[in-house]
Amino acid sequence: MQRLRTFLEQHSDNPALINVIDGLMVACKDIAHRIQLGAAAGVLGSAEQENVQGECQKKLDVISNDILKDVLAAQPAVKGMASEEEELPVAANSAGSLLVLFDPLDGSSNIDINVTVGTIFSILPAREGADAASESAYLQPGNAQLAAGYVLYGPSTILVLTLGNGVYSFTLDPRIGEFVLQREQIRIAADTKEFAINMSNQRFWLQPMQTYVGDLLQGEEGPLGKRYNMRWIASMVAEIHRIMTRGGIFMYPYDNREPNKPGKLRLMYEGNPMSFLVQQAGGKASTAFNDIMDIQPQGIHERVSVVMGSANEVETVERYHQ
Ligand code: P6P
Repeated sequence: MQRLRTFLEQHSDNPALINVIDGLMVACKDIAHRIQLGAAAGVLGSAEQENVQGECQKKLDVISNDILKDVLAAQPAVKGMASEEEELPVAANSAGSLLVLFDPLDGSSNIDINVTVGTIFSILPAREGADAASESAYLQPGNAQLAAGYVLYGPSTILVLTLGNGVYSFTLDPRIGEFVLQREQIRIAADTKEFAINMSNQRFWLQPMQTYVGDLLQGEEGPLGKRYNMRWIASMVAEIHRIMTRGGIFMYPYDNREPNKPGKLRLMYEGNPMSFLVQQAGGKASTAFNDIMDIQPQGIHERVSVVMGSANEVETVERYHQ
């Protein structure tokens, strides 16, 4: 039973990175505890305010964001941070070498119905002399990430992490209050029969995506020649964890409801960290046209079209878009 700290010390020679990930888990353990308490702690329901995305914030969105900001600000290695819930980046320690980007509580619309949510994080190097209060310091492509992960708050609390050399999962053991190693070198099967997409948006998609999904739905008699199953949890962390566990493809593609936005999901703290994890596990992460982690970001809250999971299925989607 290997504890997370022991694993980090054996798999990284970067003390700053080890300490920041350790610190992130302190915050996530606190968040997990509050989610477990739920209504008993009065943390459910709306915070009666909107975030920078114009989305109605849940109380736990605000609480989780504050917990993460406080813990990270106390980490000497953290030069600054960017959060889905903060319009601007937050500078922390001028001598720090790392930038942390996070979605504090992804899928939070599920909180009030007691369905799985999660924290997503991405760790970038802070370039020499970078101003951590300025967006420009964070606008690095996904390929620059040093580490990425998510903590899934479900029946178990599970950390899935990559340091750039494979994907590992850890389960929070409440008996000792520690994340312990569960799975090593997780691999995503190249083929799948399970897809995840919000079908109610079908009429808004590009024609190639409508054609691909239409072919999926024809099953064995259709051009793809196999019967597919569908899942949609409306919590990206849960969808990606399912794919890490049994393969699959997750899609939140471009739709024409907001033509100037390439998609709903955010590149810096949803698309990039999940792409890093998926690609490190042998899967593929694409916009349907190119690799997500190749994108040169223009803003910390910019959005991205997402097609990720089993490599052969993602390549099929890309062929429909050629
Ligand atoms: P919809 C949650 O709000 C989220 O950002 C992702 O976690 C999830 O996959 C998606 O949006 C769900 O979107 O439009 O189905 O509610």
